Amino acid sequence: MNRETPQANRLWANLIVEELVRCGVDFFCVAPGSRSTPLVAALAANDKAHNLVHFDERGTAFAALGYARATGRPAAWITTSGTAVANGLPAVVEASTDGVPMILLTADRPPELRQTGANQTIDQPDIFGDFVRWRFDLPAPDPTIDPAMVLTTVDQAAYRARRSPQGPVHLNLMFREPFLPEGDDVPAGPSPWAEGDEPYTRYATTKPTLVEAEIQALWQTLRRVNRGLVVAGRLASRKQGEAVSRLAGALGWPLLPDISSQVRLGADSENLAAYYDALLAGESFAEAHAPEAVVHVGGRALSKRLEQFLGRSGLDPYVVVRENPFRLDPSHRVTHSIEADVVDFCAAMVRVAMEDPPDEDASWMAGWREASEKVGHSLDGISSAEPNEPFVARSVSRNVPHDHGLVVASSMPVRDLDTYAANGGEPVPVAANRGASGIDGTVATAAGFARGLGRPVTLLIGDLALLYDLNSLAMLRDVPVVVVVLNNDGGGIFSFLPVAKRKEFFEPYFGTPQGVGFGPAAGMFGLRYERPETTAEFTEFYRKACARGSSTLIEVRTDREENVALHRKVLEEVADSVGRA
Ligand SMILES: Cc1ncc(C[n+]2csc(CCOP(=O)(O)OP(=O)(O)O)c2C)c(N)n1
Ligand SMILES: [Mg+2]
Repeated sequence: MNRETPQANRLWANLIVEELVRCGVDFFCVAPGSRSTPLVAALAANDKAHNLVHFDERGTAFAALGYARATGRPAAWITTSGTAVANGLPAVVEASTDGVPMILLTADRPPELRQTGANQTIDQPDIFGDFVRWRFDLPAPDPTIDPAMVLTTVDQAAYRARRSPQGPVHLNLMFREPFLPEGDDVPAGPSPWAEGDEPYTRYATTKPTLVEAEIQALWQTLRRVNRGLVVAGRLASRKQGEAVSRLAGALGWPLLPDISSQVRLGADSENLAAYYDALLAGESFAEAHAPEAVVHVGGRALSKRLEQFLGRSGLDPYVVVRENPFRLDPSHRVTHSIEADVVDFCAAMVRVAMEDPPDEDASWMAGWREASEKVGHSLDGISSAEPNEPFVARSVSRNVPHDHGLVVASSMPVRDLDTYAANGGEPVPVAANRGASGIDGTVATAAGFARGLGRPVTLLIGDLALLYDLNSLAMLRDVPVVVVVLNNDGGGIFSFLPVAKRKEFFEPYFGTPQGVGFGPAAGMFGLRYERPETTAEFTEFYRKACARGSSTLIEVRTDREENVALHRKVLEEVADSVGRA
């Protein structure tokens, strides 16, 4: 044994944790394991660092994702070696696809143990492939290497996670045994870094800006459009959503806000056409309201009807604006692709609009807004004695308290909220894992989102998605989350697909009923459990759960076939009422 190994481990781990904190990464999601001991010891000794500890690495990785969705800042994820690392892949894929920053710190065995059959040793350095923005395999801590190397590596990692395109960054960290020195002396880093509190290398903040000539040229194109639409896709903050809303105002175009745009709930824009998804279910509305042009700001919008509507319209221009260089154009219709800071872009367009106001078609705006308002009234009729899925989504959107956040699971919960959410509720932050649209890791995402916001969170989730991440209920003992599970005994979304007619194999392969209730799971994790039988009870239990300050699981039982029939009926009624107008 080299007697300098434990000292070097301690120093390097310390430098890594402290430098991350100095770079603004002060939240660490940790699962237990031996190889990561130096990192955990450094974390425990750093009183500026905060943490979330949970036994399951898939959960801690999704918690890190949820935290970054709430704060806009990456969290660090600490794991031991082996399959623990592999369990991070789903969250890394989501973070990569949706541009969410994250720092992955994976402990590994030193070179002399790699590819030797040593225990819990796998090929880790490139395990996340192209899903990470940057990766680096640090050497095992060694007193002959200048510790400044560790600091500049961490600074680079933090920068690469946060600069455009944002996303996950991976530092693979080898440690030799023994992991820790006997005493708990914390070695100081290089001077003068050790005496200060700034990062060793300070990276200047940069953001892509659009040159003035491009703004002017775009404005000349847009100002002539009579029938344009502004789509607010997935946006990271209310501030961004409001900027897009002002852009719609300056153009005099209807604003179509996705559920993740941060301006769908509690929206108060005059241009608002909140119920565009339900509106587009009506053929006659869609035909009569074909736009000439669209400006889409932010990530992909959820509504398939919107995607099809814009995809077939032959729009010119079709402008996409987002904070990364990637193509966002599944229909291959985009004419102008703009990588820019969303708030800056919208402000620049509003400025030129004021200098040179556009031709406005007031009837175009009014047509969308009034039809949308009509849908809102029509949707108030979806209440019945027993709670149904659209009603629960609408009730949550109306009753979620102003000091909460909202996480919505993939599959029908996010679609229901997108289609049916009332716009009169509170403008709470909304998160949904729609980068890769997985149903995995949703409970953990909610736990991380709540920690990041420092607020309670409501999680609207289906039964299979909840079963998928049941482990993560353990995190809700410390973080207040109101879990509303729509238990339709299987994958309700599949009943909307053509394959639902294939009775000979649909139920066992797609419906996949599990026949479970969630009372025992709530009990196992010490969560309060409610099972409302009526709509009035649901609203009452939900409000009380929100006020409680500790986690509650509310289970609503529904029926998949009735649910499809209800959706179709509601959307037909909407189409009728809008058509009559
Ligand atoms: C990790 C992952 N596996 C599989 C899928 C495919 N998938 C999409 S929706 C769904 C069913 C979800 O069921 P549930 O959570 O109960 O919601 P419901 O459809 O009933 O609204 C599945 C399996 C997915 N999106 N992600
Ligand atoms: Mg279900």
